[in-house]
Amino acid sequence: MRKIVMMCAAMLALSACSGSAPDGSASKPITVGFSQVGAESEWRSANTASVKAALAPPEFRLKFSDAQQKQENQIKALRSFIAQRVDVIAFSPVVESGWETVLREASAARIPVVLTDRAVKVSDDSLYATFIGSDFVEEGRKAGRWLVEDSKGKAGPIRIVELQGTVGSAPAIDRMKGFREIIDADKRFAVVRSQSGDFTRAKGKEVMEAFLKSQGRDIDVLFAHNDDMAIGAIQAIEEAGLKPGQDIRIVSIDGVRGAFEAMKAGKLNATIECNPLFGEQLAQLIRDVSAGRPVPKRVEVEEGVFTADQAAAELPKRKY
Ligand code: GYE
Repeated sequence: MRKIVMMCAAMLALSACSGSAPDGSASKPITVGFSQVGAESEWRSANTASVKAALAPPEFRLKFSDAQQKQENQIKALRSFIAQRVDVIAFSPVVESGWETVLREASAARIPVVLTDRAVKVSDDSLYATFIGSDFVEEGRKAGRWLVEDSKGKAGPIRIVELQGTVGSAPAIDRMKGFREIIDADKRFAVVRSQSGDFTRAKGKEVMEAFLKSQGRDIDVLFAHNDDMAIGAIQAIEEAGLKPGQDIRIVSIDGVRGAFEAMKAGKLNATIECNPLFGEQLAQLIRDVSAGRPVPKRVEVEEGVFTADQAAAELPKRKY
């Protein structure tokens, strides 16, 4: 009997250390170090707001760090989280490769890592506990399928220019791959120019200006890896005296408010949804991981496709 009482006392002490009391209420906040990519797009701002709202006191203590789209800043932030001995590290890796060393450091310090939004390429998947985010290859396919559907009855060649996301980032690599998988099956389509606009409006505009200079009017379609670059490009197209959405058909990814406004104005043809509002799902994964409960290796966010004719009805319902 005495032994059982002692064991129970030890178990209680253990659960208090891991941050949750036996009745499930938080006894001590879970300290989370979160390294965000930056503030490059509307998508990112919505994602940051969602993460901050979900990882709030009293249950969580959040240490938030903005990497300004630089991997070196993220590595510094992760090292500082390790030095501070946070309970869980969560981060959205700006690019896919180059994480092995710092992830090993986190693992040696026994700090579980949750990847959010973007994936990493590592030789050993046990270096992170779980991933939450979107299927970027499928998003690229959806953009390709929309284009095939919208091009029914149109003669080739259909000349496409592509604004890629950040070089080496999972969404840029995967969206490019998914899109090509679909359009390569139809000989009418040709990607005539493809360059990175780093997921920003300013860069999207600048690169589109260069495309227009080199291609002249020989552009039929723009595929932008995110809405912000498409919105920047729309400005460049208008300044060149062309009609975005008509002279050049445009499809992009994210489904942010700005894209719905552009669709309503007839300047953007379609957007593929990429949902940034996974803060609550992330909070649950962090609770589970910090309590040592098993979690799925990959958690995907559900998303759809929206076209210009749906924009007016959908716009008031958009949450980001
Ligand atoms: O599409 C883009 C952002 O990683 C899914 O990053 C994210 C992408 C998103 O800058 O707008």
